[in-house]
Amino acid sequence: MAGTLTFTMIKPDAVSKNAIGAIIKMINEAGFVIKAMKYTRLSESQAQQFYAIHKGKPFFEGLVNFMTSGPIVAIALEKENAVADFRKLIGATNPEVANEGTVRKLYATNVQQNAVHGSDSDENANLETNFFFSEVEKF
Ligand code: IDP
Ligand code: MG
Repeated sequence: MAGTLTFTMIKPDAVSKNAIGAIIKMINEAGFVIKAMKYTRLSESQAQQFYAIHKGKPFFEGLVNFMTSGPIVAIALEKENAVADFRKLIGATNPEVANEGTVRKLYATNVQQNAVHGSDSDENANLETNFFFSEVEKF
């Protein structure tokens, strides 16, 4: 059975566009409940660790530079079928091909500065949530 937890970040581009409120509204209206939330800024080593799976890819260094360029909002979310439903809500990695009405279609700048992160599996949803939040910070 699919899990009920996913993890997202509102990325620096969307924060700098003052889109935090609009994006959280979309997330809530899609039925996700906030379990934990933090406004913070990633250090270089945190960004490298969070995106370690992409190390060696041509976009890795640019991604780390972008993700450390300003504050982010880290959010753990709960809903039935959380991972797949959230990825549907945010749309494709590249906003040029993202469906109309998705978060990335509405708020992303380009394939790198694409407004939000979304976990790709139940396992990574757990790892990513635990990367940012301790047990007592989840409600
Ligand atoms: P996802 O965020 O849709 O899961 P991933 O393939 O996991 O996409 O890539 C992680 C992040 O790396 C993307 O959200 C985006 O910010 C960045 N990225 C992915 N592919 C490219 C690319 O081709 N050029 C620049 N940045 C990219
Ligand atoms: Mg991914």
